[in-house]
Amino acid sequence: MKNFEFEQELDIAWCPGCGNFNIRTSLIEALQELELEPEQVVISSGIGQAAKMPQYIDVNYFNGLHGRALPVAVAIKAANPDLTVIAEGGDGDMYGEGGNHFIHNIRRNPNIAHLVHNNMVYGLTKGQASPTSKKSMQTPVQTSGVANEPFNPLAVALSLGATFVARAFSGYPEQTKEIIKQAITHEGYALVDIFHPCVTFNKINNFKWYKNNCYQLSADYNRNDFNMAMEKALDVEHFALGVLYQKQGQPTFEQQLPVYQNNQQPIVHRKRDLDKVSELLSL
Ligand SMILES: Cc1ncc(C[n+]2csc(CCOP(=O)(O)OP(=O)(O)O)c2C)c(N)n1
Ligand code: SF4
Repeated sequence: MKNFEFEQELDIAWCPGCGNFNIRTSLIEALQELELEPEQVVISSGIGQAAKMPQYIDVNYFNGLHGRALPVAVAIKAANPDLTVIAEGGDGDMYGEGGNHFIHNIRRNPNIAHLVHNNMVYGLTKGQASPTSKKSMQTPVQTSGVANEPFNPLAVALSLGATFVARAFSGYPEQTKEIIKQAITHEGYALVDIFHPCVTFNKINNFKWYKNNCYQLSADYNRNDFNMAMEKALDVEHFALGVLYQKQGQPTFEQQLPVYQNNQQPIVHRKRDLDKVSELLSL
């Protein structure tokens, strides 16, 4: 089994106690338990503390512009559906700068896992409010307190037809690992919003706060019930942990591409006629 760790010691730029460490462990263990090879896995990320994740795991990765992880992930999956593709980043990166991609790529149902480290703040740029920051939270920029109601990623994802919607908490790494495994193996778009403390810039939503404000979905919870999932997602007084919703058997973005209708071979492996490409580009 591959361990997804680099041979040389890593200089990880996260603060001691940051929730990103546990998410890294959960992701590595999920990849191991799914018996994936590092060559089979690609992580696409943008900018931020969370978005540094692929630099600390021995897989293929693309680290691009702030908020642009999703379109890259979708394109990679379309070019080579054999790969396991994960888009990963923070709440600011994915719901703020990348908000437009968050909305429109859900509608495509690409077969990717979308892991969002939600610390309810912009960590890398020192604590400004993010879309998920609580109303009235004071920050170095929002000195009188955040004026807006927080963005609700789970309700938005459900309303746009996401086929897998889950919430995890980095303080429960074993459960986070299990949810990540399910997201990776789900056929279609899978959102995992992962609460985690930013111990340096968010003194409100700390480890204790998450523990006190989250609860586990019951063992008999029916994840196929859309209305119940929406009800859970809209409850912003108490935060449900687990898989809120899953719909199986929906066609994925890649499966519907005309290029795969009569030929399953990944387009990345097909012969290209460079003269035709050059002709097309010169039009
Ligand atoms: C287009 C653009 N706008 C702003 C920035 C500055 N910037 C870099 S990281 C970041 C916030 C990252 O916050 P989040 O995605 O929540 O991740 P965290 O660092 O908390 O993990 C911002 C605003 C940028 N790099 N590019
Ligand atoms: S600033 Fe916050 S999110 Fe960034 S590494 Fe430190 S604790 Fe983690």
